[in-house]
Amino acid sequence: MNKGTLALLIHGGTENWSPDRWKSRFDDVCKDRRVLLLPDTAFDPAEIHYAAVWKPGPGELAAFPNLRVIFNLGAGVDALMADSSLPKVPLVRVSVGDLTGRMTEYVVLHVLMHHRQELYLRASQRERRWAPKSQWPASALSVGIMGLGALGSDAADALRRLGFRVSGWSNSPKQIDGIACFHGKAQLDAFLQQTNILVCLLPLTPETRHILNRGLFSKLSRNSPLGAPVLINAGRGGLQAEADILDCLDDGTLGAASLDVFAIEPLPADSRFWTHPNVVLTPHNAADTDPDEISKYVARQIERFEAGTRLENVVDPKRGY
Ligand code: NDP
Ligand code: OXD
Repeated sequence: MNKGTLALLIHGGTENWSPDRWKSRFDDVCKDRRVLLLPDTAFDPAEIHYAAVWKPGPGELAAFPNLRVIFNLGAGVDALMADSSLPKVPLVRVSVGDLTGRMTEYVVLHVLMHHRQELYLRASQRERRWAPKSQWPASALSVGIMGLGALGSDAADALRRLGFRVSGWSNSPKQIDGIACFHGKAQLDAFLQQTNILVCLLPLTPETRHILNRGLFSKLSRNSPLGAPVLINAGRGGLQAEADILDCLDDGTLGAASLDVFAIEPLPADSRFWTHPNVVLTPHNAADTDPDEISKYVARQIERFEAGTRLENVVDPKRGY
């Protein structure tokens, strides 16, 4: 049987998104299928049945008349949702243990960094100052996670096991052992009012754009040994009102922030985020999608699809995630 061709459209720009690296992994796992790394010189757009993509240009996917499934090579699909010409075929996103584990590492690392006063201790080291401050237990802090999906629920469980008081906020009601679950707009304020460290793992949709703003920060709890609340955002830059974050850090509404994602990436060299003393910045690498794991995941899904089995992790276009 002639297996449909898989096209790779990868426009990441960073080391993890090296198109050649992804091509060699897909060649390994799609042995009897043609895999094209676009732009490729000789191919017929009609032969493309599957596309595996990262940040394709608007309209690029509309050029394939026989496309059957689009595989986004990451978890967040906001860039694809913004393409009004996106073909109306199933869109599958990444949701695998490897990615989830990486994000949980990032969240635990940054929650612990603020809880254990690392910004203060590193500044003390630079100044050769031996001046420990008293350290409170994890149970003194309440960590609130916005987004209790694949990533948020795993991070919540890891933090709970470390002894933090953990809560989460999602669209629909949830029940997770040991986690105080809030949902919907009506319960957002109650969730914020008991949160000392706010972790954001929401998808970027029209509903969530700029949700991380001054109004929201001012509702967070200041009732903890940290004093001012802390923001950790590894969802998407579009979730944050960036001027508000800087102003709130300056006036003490927020005590500190760990930010992995930004409205403009790469972050412009003149951004104040680079040098703000209370910002811990990472270059959108909280949880890389691993070419070994994800090429296998996509190849397995294509096999399932061709065997007539249901695709996994299909995006709901109405919700946008
Ligand atoms: P999921 O779709 O599994 O979970 C999304 C969660 O957000 C769900 O709990 C959902 O609620 C909740 N949610 C969505 N919209 C709203 C809303 N309007 N109000 C309240 N809750 C809402 O996604 P993942 O956990 O897999 O990934 C989350 C995001 O993390 C991705 O979309 C991506 O942007 C980001 N990401 C960032 C990476 C990085 O390296 N920085 C790496 C990977 C992902 P419900 O459960 O009720 O549907
Ligand atoms: C993702 C990402 O969405 O890496 O997977 O940001």
